[in-house]
Amino acid sequence: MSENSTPSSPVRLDAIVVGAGFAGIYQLYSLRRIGLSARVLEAGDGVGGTWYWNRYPGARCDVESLDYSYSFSEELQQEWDWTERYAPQPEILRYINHVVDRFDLRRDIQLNARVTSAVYDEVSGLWTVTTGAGERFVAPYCIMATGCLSIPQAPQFPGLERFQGEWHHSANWPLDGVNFAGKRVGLIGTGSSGVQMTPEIAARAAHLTVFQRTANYSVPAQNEPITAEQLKEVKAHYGARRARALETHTGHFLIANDKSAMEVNDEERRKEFEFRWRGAGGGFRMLRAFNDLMVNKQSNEKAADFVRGKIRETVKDPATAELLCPKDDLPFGTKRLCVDSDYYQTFNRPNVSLVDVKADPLVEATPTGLRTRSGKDYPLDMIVFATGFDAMTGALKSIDVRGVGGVSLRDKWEHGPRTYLGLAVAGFPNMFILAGPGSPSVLSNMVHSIELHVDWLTQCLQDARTQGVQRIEALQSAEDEWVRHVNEVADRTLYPTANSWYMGSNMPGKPRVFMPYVAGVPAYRKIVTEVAAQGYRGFELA
Ligand code: NA7
Repeated sequence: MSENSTPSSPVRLDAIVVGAGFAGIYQLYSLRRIGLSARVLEAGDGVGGTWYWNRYPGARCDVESLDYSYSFSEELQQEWDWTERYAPQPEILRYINHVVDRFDLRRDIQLNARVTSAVYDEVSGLWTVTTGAGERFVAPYCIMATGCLSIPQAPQFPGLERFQGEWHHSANWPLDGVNFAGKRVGLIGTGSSGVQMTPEIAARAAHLTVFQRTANYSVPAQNEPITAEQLKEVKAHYGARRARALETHTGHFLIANDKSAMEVNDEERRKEFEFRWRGAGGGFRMLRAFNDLMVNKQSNEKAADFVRGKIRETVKDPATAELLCPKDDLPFGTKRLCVDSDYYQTFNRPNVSLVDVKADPLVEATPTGLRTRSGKDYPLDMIVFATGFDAMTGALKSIDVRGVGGVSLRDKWEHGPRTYLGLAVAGFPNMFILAGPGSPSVLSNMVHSIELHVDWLTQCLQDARTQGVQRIEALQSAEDEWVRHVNEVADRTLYPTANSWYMGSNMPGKPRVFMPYVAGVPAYRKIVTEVAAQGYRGFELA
């Protein structure tokens, strides 16, 4: 790294990028390509963002690696060999590090630099970004690549400081791992993290108690090694695979059925669901079994019933099976679908038990374990929290971001996030968010959506330079219209009917607002492409 900040002289750059995950890394590469100087500030001790922190046993991506990877470099996609259909976390982290080294990006990434504030100065038109260590960086552009799932929801049980065993959060996992051998482990949370960890902990611990508040739907990943022949075949036509992905709702190709679940008979419906449960790839393919699962309650119930049937077939103890069955108030897929390897089967092991903490909530930790409201004690040697994140807005709100007139982003987003295209915020000129709320983000192949945003923004900054534009700001009217549109589209689906982190309802006190843009990747790309073609419609360029 060439230059350090001193109290009297902050580092001066063309752009500051916050976060060295998939988004920040590609943004740095792209800024260099157009000749802008940049530094990436990263809180962690390594690059990778989500994939740096979430190193719990069983952590895997729920999108296939051949799609959940950069497409910007043909050489890169030809030289990297994914080993499994759904890559495990260590492999994704190795890939990210490979990219950083291959493109010589490390020299502009500063680790252990947690950004605490970002303040815009109207007179100079510059952003000043400050880290926890007091270092300051100044640049016309501030790009937030802070991720959607980067602030873990802290365990809120009183008495945890008195617990004599160890405890860990899935998203803050010790670098040197955790030894479960001989231990009685309590796992709180049955979202994707808890579901992925359950079989792994059960195989190693003396006993695993899973504390479940809400049963969610999980579909087998059908994970398997990628053979040399498969890799060769994909690489021979990688461009075509990427192009096909661009035209699909989520930015990765999953065979989609264009029939309604209600226009076919029971037998055809069952056959289709079976194909997606067992067939090559499992997981999110289930969401595409019929074209109306996420918009038609009746169709959705058919999918929900199918999964419940599978749970009852798999789990031998009928009471445990019933408890694992999601209830009617949670439509299938409205809380992120879990994609598992042997999750339901794990409950047939003699060393695994399931506890319903909806009926009798956990209220405190004791020196020897966890206690529920009714006073029942669960003796434990270790507690694992898989309790999720302050999703989509947490990372940005953890930074004191101040725009025009000193207005705080935290105040502006008090009742939920407000963006134009998920990319920009009125009153915060020259600040951009990558894969922010109001864009497809978490409802799409994140790497694809990141590449779309980075490419769009890089072109925008290049156009600004060519045209002598120094200030790019979303218009309030454009932002208002976009927020209205995001909600209108969401309200046509079943998503807002459920409590999920998409809605902010996993966190006490968080506004209940649907945060991602659900119209799909092709529709979204068309809009942002038109916005740019029309001279950045909805932005004020000065
Ligand atoms: P999620 O999906 O938000 O899951 C968190 C889980 O923790 C969920 O089952 C919660 O139950 C449960 N939880 C949270 N607080 C409590 C308390 N106090 N008591 C009992 N249970 C609790 O987070 P993940 O890390 O699993 O996954 C996040 C995303 O990462 C995932 O969707 C993928 O995109 C990757 P609840 O459902 O709120 O009743």
